[in-house]
Amino acid sequence: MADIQARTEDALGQLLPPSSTHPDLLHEAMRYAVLGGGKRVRALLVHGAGEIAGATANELDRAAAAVELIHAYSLVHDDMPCMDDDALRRGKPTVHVEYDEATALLTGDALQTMAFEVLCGAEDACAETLPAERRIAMIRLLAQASGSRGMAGGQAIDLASVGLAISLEELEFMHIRKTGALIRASVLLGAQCGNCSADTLERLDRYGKLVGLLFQVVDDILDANSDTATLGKTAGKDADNNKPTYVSLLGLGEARKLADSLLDETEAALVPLGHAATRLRELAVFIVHRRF
Ligand code: GRG
Repeated sequence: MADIQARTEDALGQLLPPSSTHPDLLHEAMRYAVLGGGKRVRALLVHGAGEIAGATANELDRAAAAVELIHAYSLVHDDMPCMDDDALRRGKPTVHVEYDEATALLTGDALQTMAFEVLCGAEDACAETLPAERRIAMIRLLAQASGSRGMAGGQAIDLASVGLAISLEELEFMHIRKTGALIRASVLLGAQCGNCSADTLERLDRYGKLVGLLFQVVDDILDANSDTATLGKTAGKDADNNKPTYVSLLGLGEARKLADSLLDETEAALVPLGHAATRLRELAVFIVHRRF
């Protein structure tokens, strides 16, 4: 995992424009938002699925960088005063606090578009290994996961549900989009970097959906526990905001049971893939046992 996290950091560092290039402030803020923090869970999922599909590490680096760029953009915008209004992210001041709101808005915009540029492949065509049709499929996948039927739509539903009594089904509908769609897309993008049978793809898709939901249930449990306060999140903030969570709807004990049963389901989805899926199995366990 440490090796892939380091590869991802390296790839992102090389792909992001240098802070010394014009417009310096925007480029500096983009690097500030993306580099030197984050667990790189989505990048790890890209590589985990990509290994099963026999993809090359170089292709996986680009796909992993693309999802991490979308993820970083979503965090920058989510932290802004018009959304969650957070002052800390990954243990340091959020982008609008460190710079200003206009810079944070543009940073998110630029990171989002850069993700799709990265998926188009290197400008030096000799370095390409994936055919153009495959790249288009990957761009479509990431766009759908990020857009109004994916992450942005989930965020809209989340904002609209503040203070409302929503059902467990409605909460799940929202999280499948807000957090789950990009996590699922990470798994599918990894698979698209190589080749796998329709059956394997179906297994990976099921795993991706389950692990996306699992990630959010665990996030709600972590938010409910005050030990996240020192790590860049404000403990209990969602409760203060009166936002529905798995913990507020189910209670802590039942939310933990739900996480356990989702973990079992991810393992069941991977059984037919045998030893090749070891990394994905370990990642699901990592997601459950993470501390922030
Ligand atoms: C602004 C379009 C738009 C969307 C925002 C995903 C999202 C939607 C907002 C993030 C808010 C949030 C804290 C959601 C909970 C789940 C989540 C995405 C946590 C942060 O992801 P990690 O733990 O972060 O993978 P690191 O820092 O490790 O990359």
